[in-house]
Amino acid sequence: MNVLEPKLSFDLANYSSPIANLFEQPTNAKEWEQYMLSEEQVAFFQENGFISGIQILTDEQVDVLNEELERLQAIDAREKKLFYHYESNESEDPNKVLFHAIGAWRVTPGFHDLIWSPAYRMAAYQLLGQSFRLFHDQLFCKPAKHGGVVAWHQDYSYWTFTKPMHHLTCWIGLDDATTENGCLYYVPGSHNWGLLPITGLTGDMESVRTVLSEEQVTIFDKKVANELPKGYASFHHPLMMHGSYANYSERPRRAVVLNAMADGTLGNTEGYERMDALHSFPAMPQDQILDSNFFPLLFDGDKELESMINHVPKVNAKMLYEVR
Ligand SMILES: O=C(O)CCC(=O)C(=O)O
Ligand SMILES: [Fe+2]
Repeated sequence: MNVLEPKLSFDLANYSSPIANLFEQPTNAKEWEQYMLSEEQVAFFQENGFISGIQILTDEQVDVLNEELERLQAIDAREKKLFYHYESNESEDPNKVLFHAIGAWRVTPGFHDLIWSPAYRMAAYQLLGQSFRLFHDQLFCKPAKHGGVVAWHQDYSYWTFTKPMHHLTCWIGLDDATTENGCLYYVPGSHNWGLLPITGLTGDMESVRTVLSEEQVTIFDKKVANELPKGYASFHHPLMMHGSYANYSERPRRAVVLNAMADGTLGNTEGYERMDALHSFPAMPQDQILDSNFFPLLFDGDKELESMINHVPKVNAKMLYEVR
């Protein structure tokens, strides 16, 4: 971990608020209301472990991010250092390319400001049930014709170096995502399966089946395709089983993912068995609250929403995140 790294002037993690005016921000409780998820949407998430079809970006904002993404895919060594993880092809098979990078928010202004998108922040507050911080972002991009898979997995199986489990993922399409170009799939209800071991992100799409019970394999077959227009998002629980198939189509399938954690989440790195995967991550000392500038507080809803607070539908966080 970068404990002794000096502050870098070009590191956008030095700015814990928006810098580029990509989004107009609500200035009072009333203005937040337009982004509020309904009672039904929150209940759907509680039951199924995901929710889809939420607009986060306009077409113009998608264009801004795709331009920045092009630059990030041809980056110099100096800026690459800001990433927590950066693989031009995570799969190593040239016929199954998956660009996977963590930390774009530290490098370009659009990805920096994306984490303050008001539509994202309102929904995440409701689905986490409380104020929250950025954990990190991720880019998952498959080129046309030879795009690789993201094998079935649960996000929290990769995040046990933080605790307790009170995290949320938001997947945002930077292209229209369909079954043809490798959209995400969910297994509704699989957030109730408990924590499963890591079986890999690339390579064999179906590796996870080796650790599933017979009953889980049956439910697994009821997977749903998460087709979305560009700029739209889905949110999923940290134990939701999800993955995406190869892209042999004529179109790329690019996406940016935002990973949030409840304010008060602690480091749990002591004895973590995959410490080598964390060497470029910010410091996360054991049992200490993750509240450095690398984990900015994104929304203090209890304060921002003032009088409206009693009318905002929220998940039952205890049931959804604690009793697992
Ligand atoms: O974009 C993909 O196909 C995978 C995304 C993913 O694993 C996630 O959003 O947690
Ligand atoms: Fe994931």
